[in-house]
Amino acid sequence: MGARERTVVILKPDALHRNLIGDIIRRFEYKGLKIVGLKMTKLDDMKLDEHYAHHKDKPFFASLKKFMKVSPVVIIALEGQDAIQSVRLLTGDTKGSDADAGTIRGDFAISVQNNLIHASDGLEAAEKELDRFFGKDELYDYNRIDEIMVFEDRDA
Ligand code: IDP
Ligand code: MG
Repeated sequence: MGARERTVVILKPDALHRNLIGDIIRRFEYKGLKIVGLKMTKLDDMKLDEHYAHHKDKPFFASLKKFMKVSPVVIIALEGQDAIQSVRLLTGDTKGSDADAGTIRGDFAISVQNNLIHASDGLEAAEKELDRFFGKDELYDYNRIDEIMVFEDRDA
C-alpha cells in the first residue's frame, strides 16, 4: 500500500555536460512515474545555501556550490505511488563508485560530488523542495492514458 507522492529531481550540471539528460529522464518514464513539472534554471547562492543547508559546515560545501553553478540544471517534479522511495532507489548511493549497478549513479557516475542527480530523501524534504523550486502554476495535474496499467487499484 503506497501513497501518491510528488518528489523533486535535479539533473546536475554534469548530467547536462555529459549529454545524459535523456537517458536519466527515460528511466523515470520507464518506471511509470509521471512528470508533473520540468524546467531549466540556474541555481543561485540563496537557493543552494537553503538546499544544501545540511552540508554548510562540510569541507566540500564551497566546491559543491561551485559545481552546482557551472551551468543551468534541469529540475523535475515526478508523481506516483511511493514516488519518493522509488526515485531514491533508481538514483543509487551518493558516491557513484559505491552505487549499485543498475542505478543511475551506479551506471553513469563514479564521483561523490559529481553524481548527476539530486533526489528528495523523504516526505518533508520533497514538500520543501517542491516549494523551493516550483511555483504553484509550474506543477500540473493531468491523467495519463497508461495509468490504468501502471497502477493497480489496490496499490493505492
Ligand atoms: P544525496 O544526494 O545522495 O542525498 P547528500 O548527503 O544529501 O546525498 O549530499 C548532497 C550532495 O552533496 C551529494 O549528492 C553530493 O553531490 C554532495 N556530497 C555529499 N557528500 C560529499 C562528499 O563527501 N564530498 C563531496 N561532495 C559530497
Ligand atoms: Mg540528500
